[in-house]
Amino acid sequence: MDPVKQKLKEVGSKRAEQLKRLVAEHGNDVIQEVTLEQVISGMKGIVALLTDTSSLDPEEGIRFRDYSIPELRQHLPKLKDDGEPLPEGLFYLMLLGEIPDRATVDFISRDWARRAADIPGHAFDVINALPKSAHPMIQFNTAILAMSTQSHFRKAYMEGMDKKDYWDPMYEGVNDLISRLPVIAAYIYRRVFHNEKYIDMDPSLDWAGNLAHMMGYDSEEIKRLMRLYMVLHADHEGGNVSAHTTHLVGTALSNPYYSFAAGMNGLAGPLHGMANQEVMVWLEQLIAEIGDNPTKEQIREYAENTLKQGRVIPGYGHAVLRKTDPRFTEQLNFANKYIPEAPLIKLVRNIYEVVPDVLRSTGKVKNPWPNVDAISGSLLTSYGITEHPIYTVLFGVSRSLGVLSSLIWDRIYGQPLERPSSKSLEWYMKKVGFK
Ligand code: CMX
Repeated sequence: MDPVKQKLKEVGSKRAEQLKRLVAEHGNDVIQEVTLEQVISGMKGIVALLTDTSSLDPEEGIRFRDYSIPELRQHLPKLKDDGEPLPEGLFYLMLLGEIPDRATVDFISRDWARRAADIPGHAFDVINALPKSAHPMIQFNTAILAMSTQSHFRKAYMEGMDKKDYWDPMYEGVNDLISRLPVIAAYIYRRVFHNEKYIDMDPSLDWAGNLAHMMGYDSEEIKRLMRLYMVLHADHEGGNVSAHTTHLVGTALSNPYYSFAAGMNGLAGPLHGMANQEVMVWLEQLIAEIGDNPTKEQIREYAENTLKQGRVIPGYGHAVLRKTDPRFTEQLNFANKYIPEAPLIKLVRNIYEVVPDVLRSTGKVKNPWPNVDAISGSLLTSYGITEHPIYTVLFGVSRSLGVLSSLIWDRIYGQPLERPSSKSLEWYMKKVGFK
């Protein structure tokens, strides 16, 4: 058996047993009180999900299992000492809770390269049936759904598999799906932006390196950037829109393709993953109106105008974070190290000095600091990947690592159908004695 799957079987059965005992012994314990405002403001802060892959602290930012981003960059296996960690290693960490050795990461790379070779032809046919003008996220999600004809999970379910074994076909489907996403993403990119000049996968490359290669970028610099990008966007605990949606749809025992496509439809919203494209539109308009070297005062005025028009400043703010997103900081450090003079990076640095004040002065924005999307597009553009509509697809390829390793755990834990209660306005008014 695949050594990763073997290990997961051992770890999984122990933790599933622990969860069962926890609920049996403490199922009636109260863990939190909930206010009316929390419910009405998007359930912020309500603890309602079980997710092991990562956790988000408002002040510190994300930890994958127990590791902060700087710790990940130090401990996860890399191809070269001065390179970025391989996302395959992060997948293993999120799945199993420990740092893998290099041989295990190589096993995953080879396994994914093998699985990626078997994409059904109709996944490409449905992409080709769409106009090239269809947003890349439409093409991406359509192809993900189309690949579900190969779902191991659906087949096993139809054959009447015992529910304690659901995790097994889920594991197979998740690995198939993750392995194939770079091929699909690169196909869409070459179709829309490079005149259908497709580039074959190189099975000797790692997962992220292959994505860069198939997109047409073979320099070590861009492969390194792609590895960083794939690590940083992989997970953000369970409550964000893409993770929660993938989980929710999975609780109906929908296969991993259905579940992930649902999550990706959420990622395509401008307040979530599509913010990385929105930031570029916002920057381009700024440059068109003011020029490419605006003063801080001009940036302030431009940002204030955005607010006056009743719009958000993309790339700033967060539902949970209350400090600068460490994923922003990590990308800025990367840019400062390798491309400190890039004009867009200079602009990002200047905006960072001005926009938090502008947002603070509204008196209502809870977090005026930049999030991951405030810089990711500028970094990609500075390296020559200038086609903004592909950015959310790249985010989605990365996000698969976290939300799909969680989906395997959902089946290991036997998580039931998610079904919260909803109430009318009258019910809430009566509940709190509102007159
Ligand atoms: N620009 C302008 N107004 C903002 C703002 C921003 N960047 N961030 C928050 N606000 C506003 C909200 O729209 C809200 O206004 P109303 O009371 O008039 O409705 C008010 O401030 C309070 O919002 P909040 O509690 O601080 O933020 P939320 O948790 O509701 O929303 C988020 C979080 C990310 C949607 C919001 O900050 C936002 O719209 N940011 C811009 C879009 C963005 O960058 N999204 C990417 C997030 C990261 C990711 O998922 O990829």
